[in-house]
Amino acid sequence: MRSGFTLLEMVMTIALLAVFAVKITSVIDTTTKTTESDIMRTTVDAQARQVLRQIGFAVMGSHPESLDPRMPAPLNQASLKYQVNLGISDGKVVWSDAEEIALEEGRRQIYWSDNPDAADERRVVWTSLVAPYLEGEIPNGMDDNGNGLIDEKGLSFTIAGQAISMKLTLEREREGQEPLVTTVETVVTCRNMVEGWARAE
Ligand SMILES: [Ca+2]
Ligand SMILES: [Ca+2]
Repeated sequence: MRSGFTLLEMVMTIALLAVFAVKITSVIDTTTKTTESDIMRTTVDAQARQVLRQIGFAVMGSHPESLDPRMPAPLNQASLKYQVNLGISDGKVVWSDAEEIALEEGRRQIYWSDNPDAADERRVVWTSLVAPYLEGEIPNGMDDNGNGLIDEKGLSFTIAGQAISMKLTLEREREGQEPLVTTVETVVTCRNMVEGWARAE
């Protein structure tokens, strides 16, 4: 006849419970980390798409001859100046002041600027997560990621006629893990081949 647990049984039960508790905690930890990581990835992905869309909308209304610089592939550029069509006044097209979208490499930022280099320049930062080089690219004089461009930066424009190709890699550091990297690209066509384009003073 037995009543209750022996000391040995009690010790074993407590030990087993402890093991379960540790396992459950580690499962919860992993789940939390995965969720945080997923949220971060979604945020970086969304920001990359948003910034690319903003750049696309900004340059879409420009005149192709206003694009500066214009380097043929495989050369490419991490900045672009342009002027957009603001509308018609007295039968003439009114062109905007020069605007610029550029990568500020030291700060990993893309900024939009109105009147670049002028005393009254205005700047707005669109993202601060730009990778130094496009995904898969390292500075070695070669095209490491096979996209036809050599040593392209985290923001890269290529211009061919009216088409502006743009590529963007965002990179977010993570503690104790590989950084999160997202690359997006698109091509937009300048829609303002109208006569009477004049460079801003
Ligand atoms: Ca490349
Ligand atoms: Ca390279």
